Amino acid sequence: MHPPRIVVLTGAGISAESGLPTFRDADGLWEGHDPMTVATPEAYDDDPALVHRFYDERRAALARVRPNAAHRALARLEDALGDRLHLVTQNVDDLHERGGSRRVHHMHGRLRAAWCTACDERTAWDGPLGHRPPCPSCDVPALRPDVVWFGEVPHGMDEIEEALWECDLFVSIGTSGLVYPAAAFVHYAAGNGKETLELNLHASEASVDVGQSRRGPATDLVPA
Ligand code: BV8
Repeated sequence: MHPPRIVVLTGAGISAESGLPTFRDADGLWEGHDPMTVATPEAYDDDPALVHRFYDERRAALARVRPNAAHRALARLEDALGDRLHLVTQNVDDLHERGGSRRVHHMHGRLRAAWCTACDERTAWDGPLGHRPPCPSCDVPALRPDVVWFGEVPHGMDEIEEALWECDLFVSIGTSGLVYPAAAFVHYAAGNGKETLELNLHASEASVDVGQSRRGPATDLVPA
């Protein structure tokens, strides 16, 4: 019996116990703004300083937190399964990597990276971007957060679709299932006869469609 091929999709809930607010937490507002409205190209065109402040604060907060037992457990699963595990995250934090995972598919980008809209170079970035520093490659002050905003295409959709097609088991961890195309993965997997499992503190949009849904904090459910 060959070890299973597993696709794991994580959301903000897996990083909640590390101290990072989810989109649904923090009464869902950032400085009175719905994060869904700040995380858009339109918001960046209208008020780049506001958007930079949103991401500069989150980048600074990320430096103050550490991975938890759920992140570390997925790193152990990777050690056991190797490339039979496809770990896809909607999170822009780097707690999976700091938890020991080596292959993490950031479908919505990374907070600790900057993307130059002048020369298209992507570069690791830990500090603020609000003061409009020059791009290390082309010297133009055109760096934006290397994240996927609403209305923009997530990274590596073909790779994810292939992994969902080939997997034996799809597991969603700490996600509300409200943002597409990520929210469609469970339906795609179930529709192709795959086993599906949800680990979440609360019921989510996906709970009705998953084969099994377990309730509790990620730091208990994921190691188990
Ligand atoms: C696109 C990066 C075209 C930036 C993000 C179809 C229908 C309706 C709308 C659409 C549609 N298709 C597209 C749209 C529009 C839009 C969308 O989905 N809008 C929603 C609001 C309706 N989607 C897009 O624009 C996407 N682009 O569609 O391009 C396309 C389509 C297909 C193929 C090619 C191209 C781009 C979306 C990406 C936007 N960027 N993030 C940033 O982070 O600032 S999205 C961002 O919000 C996150 O990455 C994540 O995806 C989402 C938040 O969701 P969660 O992570 O699940 O977090 P949430 O707070 O909601 O829930 C937390 C969960 O954890 C809860 O369930 C809670 O119970 C649980 N929990 C809490 N604590 C714990 C816990 N669980 C366990 N343990 C705990 N301790």
